[in-house]
Amino acid sequence: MALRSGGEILVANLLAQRATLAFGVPGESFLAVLDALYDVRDRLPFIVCRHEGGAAYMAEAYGKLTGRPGILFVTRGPGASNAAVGIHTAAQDSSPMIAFVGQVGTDMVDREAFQEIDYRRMYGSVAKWAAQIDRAERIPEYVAHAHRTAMSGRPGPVVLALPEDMLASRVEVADAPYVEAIAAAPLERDVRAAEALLRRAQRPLVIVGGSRWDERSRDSLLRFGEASQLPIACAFRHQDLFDNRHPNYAGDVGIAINPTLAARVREADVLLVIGERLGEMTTSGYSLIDVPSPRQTLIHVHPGAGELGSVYQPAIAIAATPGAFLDAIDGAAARSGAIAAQAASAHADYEAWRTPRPVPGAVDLWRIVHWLDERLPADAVLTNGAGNYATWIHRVFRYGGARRQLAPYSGSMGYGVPSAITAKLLHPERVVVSWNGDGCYLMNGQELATAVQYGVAVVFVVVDNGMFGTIRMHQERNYPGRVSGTDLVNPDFAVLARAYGADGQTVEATDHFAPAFERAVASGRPALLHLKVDPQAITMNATLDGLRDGRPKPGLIRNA
Ligand SMILES: Cc1ncc(C[n+]2csc(CCOP(=O)(O)OP(=O)(O)O)c2C)c(N)n1
Ligand SMILES: [Mg+2]
Repeated sequence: MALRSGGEILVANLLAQRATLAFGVPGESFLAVLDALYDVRDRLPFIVCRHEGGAAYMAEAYGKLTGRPGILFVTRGPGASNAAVGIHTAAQDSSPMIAFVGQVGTDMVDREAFQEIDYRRMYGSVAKWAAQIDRAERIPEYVAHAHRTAMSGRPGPVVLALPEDMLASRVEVADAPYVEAIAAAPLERDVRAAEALLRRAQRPLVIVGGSRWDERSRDSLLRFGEASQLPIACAFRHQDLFDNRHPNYAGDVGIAINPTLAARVREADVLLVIGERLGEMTTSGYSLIDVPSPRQTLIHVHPGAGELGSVYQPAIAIAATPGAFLDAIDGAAARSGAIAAQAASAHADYEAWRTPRPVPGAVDLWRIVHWLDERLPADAVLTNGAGNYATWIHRVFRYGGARRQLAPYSGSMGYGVPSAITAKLLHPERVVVSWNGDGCYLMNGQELATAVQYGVAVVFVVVDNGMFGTIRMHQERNYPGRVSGTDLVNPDFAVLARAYGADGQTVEATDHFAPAFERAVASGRPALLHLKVDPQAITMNATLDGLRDGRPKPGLIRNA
């Protein structure tokens, strides 16, 4: 066996785990890794980014799309600090990710040497596991363990610190084998009990969410939905798990939930929850389901046993992956009386909820998103961050089937740009649309340079209302007329895009969107569409003045 540097061993072990992309910003702390990556740049390209926050989001999105950990490389203190937003998002979104962080040499550790941080303490409460590799011969063990940890149970981020001298040292060691997420399957007894509860239910509802889904388990969900005829809703920002055009689709249980769907959740007698944690956003602030004893009979299926009963005490707790549960349950056996009619009525409510309403201004997001819904192919990817601008796509766009949604369950701004770059790198043949607010876009707009550098032809949309609109909305409700810290003076985003070497167009009327979008797609290059929307169109239902006056405008409903 040959002597290899720590950097070479690390890269060989990432290849052994079949990593296909790595993201990061370089630092002198991990030169040995960069050097090892040079030799395998065709098999494991290092996507060099402009900010570690963007790189970390890109790695997180890789985890969401592939189910394998997104690989991130960042340097010591400053790099590790910039990356925090993506590591936190991987934690809240239950996405597998491994963040490799540079570390000072072991000869000077614990002196607060240049940029030194103890990452075990820094990330101890955010990451699933935070550790430091002190000996190069143990790299294969740590990398395999990190993969298992990131993917198994409830997936999440792992942080591994890499002392500089460890990476440069040369040792003989064998690579670790390829590892997979630990399977988790239900007991037969529990599945039969769940079927019996569903069969007797008068108002059953299924909510799906979380991670550890794949194409096969999505197909199984579709078959389960057809055989059982149960209404199926998707949790906050997990709208792509079930085909939104399916007659059993009941809508998304998230922010600004359809009131009729909220009532269905509240009034359900049996709630089958598959893969979803039932977090604050999915439960409307823990109001749809009582803590700790739900009125609904709760069947909770989650791959992480630690999630079950952590907030809600279920009637049946099943520690299983969504796929294993769906393989075990017999949809036909769970079918009950007049439930198909309820599913149809829930779907009709969903369709009514996405029907356009009048909004002020020349650029109407209702109509634009309806157009996108009709226009985008069956396998398109649509990404977004956090802000009121996102509610239009959450409410109007129909995900599911092969259409994918990349959106932060963590509610973190700046996600729409980097996640779209990952999607297009992984799926160059798909149309990828990155949907951003003006505030959101500028949190990671610098990654447009990354898109240009790698020729990643995403269509970036910027919905510009000249403010941090979501916060302004809360401000007008709570402190009417006192605008503080929410106004924005923005650049000309189309000119900015062109300065980066991308295409840039301005859209000032609804009808201009479609041709601009077609030109953007046809360009085959990264392209940005700057949508100038009326600040009055602050939510899908209410105007700014309406919020300020405390009453709805004629024809509009207050409070999205
Ligand atoms: C990283 C981060 N910082 C701050 C917030 C708080 N926040 C949520 S939405 C929002 C405003 C978003 O502004 P914009 O992208 O312009 O969307 P708009 O609401 O105007 O449509 C802010 C500041 C957040 N969610 N994430
Ligand atoms: Mg805005």
